[in-house]
Amino acid sequence: MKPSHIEHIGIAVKSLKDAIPFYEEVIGIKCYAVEEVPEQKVKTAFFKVGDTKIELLESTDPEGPVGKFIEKKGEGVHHMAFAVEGLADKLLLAEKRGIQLIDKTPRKGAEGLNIGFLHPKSTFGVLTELCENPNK
Ligand code: CMX
Repeated sequence: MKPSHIEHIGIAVKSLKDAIPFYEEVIGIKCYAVEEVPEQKVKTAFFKVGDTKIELLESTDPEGPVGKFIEKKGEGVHHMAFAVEGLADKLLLAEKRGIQLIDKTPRKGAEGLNIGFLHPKSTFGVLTELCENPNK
């Protein structure tokens, strides 16, 4: 895969409004964007730490992926995303290695990135996302 860096860490929270002050006031990083991603049934808040972002995820639908996650496991780390180049090929490569893909081809995610998810059952329990910046 040769990722260049960890693009972001996704953290499921019940409420962005309640969670944002922890990151701003205690950790000391500024929320620079809040974006709703209707296809993923989430509202997101972004912070930067070096090249890596923290993505807080609040569910907009109890049946969405984050709504179901919080119901089952509670708040906490939801996924880890790697920045890669040539996303479509990287997904094919993972599938050839026997990894179960959630997305067989890239789709649009937050911040205009192309994304693809690998199933946590074949990635040692961590929902894994691959991201490609189409403007690079
Ligand atoms: N991390 C680790 N395990 C997870 C998980 C996660 N984030 N989400 C679900 N699971 C586990 C569940 O605990 C469950 O395990 P058991 O069978 O051992 O109980 C299993 O996966 C199935 O869980 P489920 O609640 O029945 O959920 P689904 O199978 O319907 O969906 C998944 C699971 C991963 C396929 C789905 O959440 C998905 O497609 N995720 C990718 C999209 C996404 O998460 N979008 C939100 C973020 C968007 C963004 O970053 O912008």
